[in-house]
Amino acid sequence: LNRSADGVAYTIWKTAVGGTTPTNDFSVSVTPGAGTVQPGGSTSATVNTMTTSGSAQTVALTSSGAPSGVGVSINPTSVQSGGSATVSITVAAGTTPGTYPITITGTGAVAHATTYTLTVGGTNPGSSLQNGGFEQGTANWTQSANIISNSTQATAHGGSWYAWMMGYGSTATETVSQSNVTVAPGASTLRLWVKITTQEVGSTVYDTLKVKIGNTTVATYSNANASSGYVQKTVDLSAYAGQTVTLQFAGAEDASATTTFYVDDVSIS
Ligand SMILES: [Ca+2]
Ligand SMILES: [Ca+2]
Repeated sequence: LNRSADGVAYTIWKTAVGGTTPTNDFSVSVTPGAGTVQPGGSTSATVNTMTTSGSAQTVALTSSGAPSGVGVSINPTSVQSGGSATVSITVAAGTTPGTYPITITGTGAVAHATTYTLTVGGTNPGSSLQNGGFEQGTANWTQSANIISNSTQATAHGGSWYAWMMGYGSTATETVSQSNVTVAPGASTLRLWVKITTQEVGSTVYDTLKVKIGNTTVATYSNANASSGYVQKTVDLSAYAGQTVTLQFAGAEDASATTTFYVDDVSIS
């Protein structure tokens, strides 16, 4: 089209595609946005699309980022914006426990993406520790204060939830515990990720986080173990294999200088 040479055609062209026509656009989201599946299990979620401007358009739905052993299928694979689809997630036995972001992309005239956070359970079949990554909030846990958090003022090791313990800078105690934890026969190791920040100086222990099985302390971390990021800790639980126990994290601070303990991704295997 030669705009300068054909004014009438240009006027028609401008009317047809001119800048005042709203651009067709859409959004994509997934509900729920996270889930935990034990190896060998499956779950599903709903992908929702919405027309955010202009007319509805065809949106193709695809996923990416699933780790080895995790299958993701979306049905239907194409919707009109405003429609929804089901995403089915299957986790093969033997899949490595962990937290994996799965990206779900809707592609129409443009592409938009959303993230589903999949946690593959860190427990052996038979070791019944639940919600070890705190992604279901306080489910299965008992806390003495408002400890289990998804506050963005600190970071989780996996997902967005974690246990934020202590940090008062004055004499205080806190506990988070889970009862009726069956340690599978043959299971021997408690694993957890801990980040410790402190105002204390030096290696003298003032503020502590104890890991307890029943009334027995099986591990102690302190201000002397401060780290800039999460560090994986392992605790020998072979003495408890085949038993049903209460797992507790017990924090204690002295009268001054804050120490904060962040705990996430607790598992027994
Ligand atoms: Ca977490
Ligand atoms: Ca202190």
